[in-house]
Amino acid sequence: MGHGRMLRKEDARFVRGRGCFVDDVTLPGMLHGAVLRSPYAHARILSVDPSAAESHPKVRAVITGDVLAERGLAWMPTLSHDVAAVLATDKVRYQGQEVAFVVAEDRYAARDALALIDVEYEPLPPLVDARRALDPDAPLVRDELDGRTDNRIFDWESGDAAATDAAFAAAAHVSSCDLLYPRVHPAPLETCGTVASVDRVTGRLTVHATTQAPHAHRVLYATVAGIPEHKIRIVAPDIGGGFGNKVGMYPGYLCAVVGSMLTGAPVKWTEDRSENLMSTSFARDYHMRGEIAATADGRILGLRVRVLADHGAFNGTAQPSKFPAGFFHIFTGSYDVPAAHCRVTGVYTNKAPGGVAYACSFRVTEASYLVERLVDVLAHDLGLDPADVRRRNLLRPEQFPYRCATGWEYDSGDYPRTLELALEMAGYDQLRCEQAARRREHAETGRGTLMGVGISFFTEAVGAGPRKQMDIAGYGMADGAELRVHPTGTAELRLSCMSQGQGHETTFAQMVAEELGISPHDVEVVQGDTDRTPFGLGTYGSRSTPVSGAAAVLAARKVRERARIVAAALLEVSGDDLVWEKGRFHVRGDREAGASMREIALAAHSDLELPDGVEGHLDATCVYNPPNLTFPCGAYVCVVDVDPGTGQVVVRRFVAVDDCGVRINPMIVEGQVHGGLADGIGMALMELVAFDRDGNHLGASFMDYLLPTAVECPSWELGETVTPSPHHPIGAKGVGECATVGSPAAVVNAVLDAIGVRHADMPLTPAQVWRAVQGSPLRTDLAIGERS
Ligand code: MCN
Ligand code: CUN
Repeated sequence: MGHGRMLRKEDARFVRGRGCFVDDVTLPGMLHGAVLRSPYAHARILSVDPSAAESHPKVRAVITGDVLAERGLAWMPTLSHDVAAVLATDKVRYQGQEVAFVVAEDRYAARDALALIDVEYEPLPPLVDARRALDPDAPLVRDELDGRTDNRIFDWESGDAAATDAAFAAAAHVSSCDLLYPRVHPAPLETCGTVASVDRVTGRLTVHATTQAPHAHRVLYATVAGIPEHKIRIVAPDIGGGFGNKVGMYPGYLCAVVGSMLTGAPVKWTEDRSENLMSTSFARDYHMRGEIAATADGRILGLRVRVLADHGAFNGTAQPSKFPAGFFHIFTGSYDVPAAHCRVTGVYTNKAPGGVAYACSFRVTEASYLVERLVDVLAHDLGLDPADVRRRNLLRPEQFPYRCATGWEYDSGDYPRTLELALEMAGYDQLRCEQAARRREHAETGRGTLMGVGISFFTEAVGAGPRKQMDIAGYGMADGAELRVHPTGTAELRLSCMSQGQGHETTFAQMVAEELGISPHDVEVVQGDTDRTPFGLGTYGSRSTPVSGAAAVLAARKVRERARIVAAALLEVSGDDLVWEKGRFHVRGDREAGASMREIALAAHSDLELPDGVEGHLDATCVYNPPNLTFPCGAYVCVVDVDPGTGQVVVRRFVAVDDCGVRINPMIVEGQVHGGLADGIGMALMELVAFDRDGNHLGASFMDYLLPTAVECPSWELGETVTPSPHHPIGAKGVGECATVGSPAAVVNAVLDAIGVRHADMPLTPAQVWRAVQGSPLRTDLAIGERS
């Protein structure tokens, strides 16, 4: 019953190939859509002639920007106070941008007809390098916005600049470093897609879509398309990975809706891999300058950070409205830093929009990488052991709840114990001995590989709201849960969050089962259908367990209190005289006299006389507005072998000690950590969305955009500490993005430790490592063609 290593309920269908993904949805009379995309990163559109495509025998409609403009749909609001073109009308602003949409009788005809659309472009010089975005002669990306004269989207700061300057002025030592967190892509296994169906009689719109946030999408459709919410149903069936890629709205979704309006038939649109990699939400692209002030023995006194954030052509980043740089200002990480300040400048470039996504926790990824790299740079500069520098600065257990220099209140944690456990599991001291021996051998013989040990310690901030501080497009970040208990004692839990592979059908059933003392197999979890679930902002920022999980648990506790009233009537005693034991109330002092949840549920629906004012049935709902985020943490140790002759890196070992508070299903948590660690190896060593000088996207297939496989991953060595969140009803913290946030720094620190280099940017490909060994690391943000 309840919490524990239960096998995932959803796998019964997944391992049999019986899942139902959006592309599996087939509706009667369904047509198929395809998107025509811009070959240029920046060009004026002189004309779009769809006539040849329209006369293709199987084509039913061609939608251009002008067709949308007639309906007021050419531009849609983004989640970040910007507008984005649905289909380009005036200019194309990145390669792969949507220009036209064909609706045809089959997928192949739709694709074929794309070639018949005649678009005349006048190529313009593109802005590819964000560092040139604010130059006076830089191409203006968003010239259509009124009064705009430069590419600045926002300037945002956090922390105390004066106190930080004072800390730096007084410090014995300052280290600084320029770091790039390169543009990467979440690359979910299933690409994005939709099936839109407008019923011309009822006016009802049904959208099957790959979305992590069905209710947020419904609100957006209502605002954009002018269809009232109660006439819109969003269904997210099974989702083959999201990783943030499926939070926002994409033009293809809206075009399918318009296609259905025009033809009266359902329209399916499924993007291919290249479309997904080129045009949907990318991640990172943060140019960071970090400075760290410290005492001579490595006690951190201050942190100062400047960031240039490349947001692409539209500001489409999905952040809580008040935080244009997400939660980046949690960059003091896991350390007791008295003074800190950051300034983030967001700019437009001629690249695909997005800018969050990929297990990012609203930019904690960049923040965590920055501080963990800076601590290693500090250790390098002062000639100290990076483990010792961390020991000297980690928050101590008695400092919690801890308010960091930029204002976040960390809820709980035992950082020293977590670090020591990881170091002990790794055998840190022996590893350092081995490293010294290997270095000696290499110096003497010029042969053999070098080995490196990298440490990272991260603090995550997950579970957004509270709604007063956090909203997306004006909608507060609180989530609902509805729990129905059927007369036979089985239950149905309806949620606003949406699993993309995280196993919610299992863990949420376990949470309710634990509270009600019934079997998790008797709890059906319903999500991903706005007709059947309560409002809420969905799954991202690892907020499902902290927010929807709390809602589910509290709804179950309400059910239990209702059950107490019913049991009291049934057993003819006062409710106060009843004692709860898992799944059953019994009369105090008489264990035999009791009633099980099943008996109580039946009684609640029967002719049993209940006290005045008690309505019967056991169903309950809860809307949970979290009082704070939860702050999971973790200590990671990575061991790599590096061949300095070829630059080849082999990740030999990876030790990960995670603290996500109380674990509902330890097996699922470990699975989440495994996935995130693989992400970390991918980003640190191989993943990169690169562009050439002309803004051509150089990573539009898995031949170029490299993802890690089991071959690159070691057998993970996991450990845990458990400090419950004091404000979550069961002490759970989120974990879904932890390992992605925490692991890249450990890998990078390990590689640089092996070759004795102060800093080189990700991805540490063999070429990059080789160049770093030679003393001139590459810049990875520029074109591959320029890398010589
Ligand atoms: N869990 C648990 N005990 C805890 C914390 C979590 O048992 N103390 C369980 C949860 O109940 C849930 C899973 O672990 O089944 C992840 O929970 P949580 O940390 O609440 O994260 P979310 O469910 O909100 O998932 C979102 C998070 C994000 S934002 C990204 S990005 C990401 C990630 O999850 N995308 C994923 N993990 C992913 N895993 C898969 N397979 N696919 C994705 O697209
Ligand atoms: Cu930022 S990727 Mo997850 O929050 O969906």
